[in-house]
Amino acid sequence: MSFWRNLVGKFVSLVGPKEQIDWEALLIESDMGINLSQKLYALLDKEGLLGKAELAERRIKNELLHILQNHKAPLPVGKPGVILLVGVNGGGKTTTAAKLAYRFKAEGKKVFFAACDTFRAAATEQLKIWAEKLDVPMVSGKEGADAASVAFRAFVQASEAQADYLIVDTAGRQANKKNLMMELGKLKRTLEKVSAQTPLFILLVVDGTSGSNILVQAKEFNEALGLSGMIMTKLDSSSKGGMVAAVKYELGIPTYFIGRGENLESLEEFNPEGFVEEFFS
Ligand SMILES: Nc1nc2c(ncn2[C@@H]2O[C@H](COP(=O)(O)OP(=O)(O)OP(=O)(O)O)[C@@H](O)[C@H]2O)c(=O)[nH]1
Ligand SMILES: [Mg+2]
Repeated sequence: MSFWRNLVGKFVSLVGPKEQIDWEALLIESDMGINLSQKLYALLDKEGLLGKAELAERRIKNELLHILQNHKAPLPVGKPGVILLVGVNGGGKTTTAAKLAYRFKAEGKKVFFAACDTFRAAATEQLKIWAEKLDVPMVSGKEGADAASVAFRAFVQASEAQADYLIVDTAGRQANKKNLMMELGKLKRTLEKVSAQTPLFILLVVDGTSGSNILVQAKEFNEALGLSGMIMTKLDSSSKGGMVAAVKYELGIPTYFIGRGENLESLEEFNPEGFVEEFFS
């Protein structure tokens, strides 16, 4: 059974001859976060839709579309446009770096990688395999090297080669680790300095199966770095990515792409209509 129908089934009960849905409980279960759930519930209540399942569902869809559809800055391109991928361990940064490169190359763009996860040699090795497969030049450093200096060298080389995009892969980290966040801050400042005329894009990569913790990650990384947007991976799982709406509603952070698998083709541009339809299907 589909995600939404399954949820509805859990929270529907027979009150006399009529079916009643416990919208409050249903919305909270739906992975859209407490605040957005409460807002949607209040809306249904105010408009007298709580007892009208079909109208209520349509109202929620419209409100979600409204939340998801606000203006989104385009990805920076040329000189090169720098995309810095950040997030907690295992969210999918390195894989997403490869998927983005694949996508940009298919658009005829020239791409460079900066392998700024210098904590583990294996991390650089992982990106290198993708770089070779995709024929994307990659700048890296030794294990333990200063990530900001790797990023700087990568920017200079990408710029000389007149690349369109520089994709910067970073080490996974929890946002409460101060020293690790300071390292990202330095990386950001270095890239901001060199990429002066083009905006630096900082995208948080999150594992779509992490539930409400995604909101916590987005809050913390946003406070530390100022996020341009989010990429949600692993939506080929049972997760329907309700947190995309919560993060947009609570923090104003838009989602740019979603990942639906481990292969290069499985990165889709985030589309609000498609998302809402799929959520309720
Ligand atoms: N099913 C599925 N798996 C994914 C997706 N994106 C990434 N993965 C897998 O998730 C695992 C972690 O991905 P990585 O790209 O290494 O994650 P990372 O954020 O770079 O991890 P660290 O560098 O350790 O912080 C790998 O096994 C990927 O193949 C996705 O959209 N769907
Ligand atoms: Mg990685």
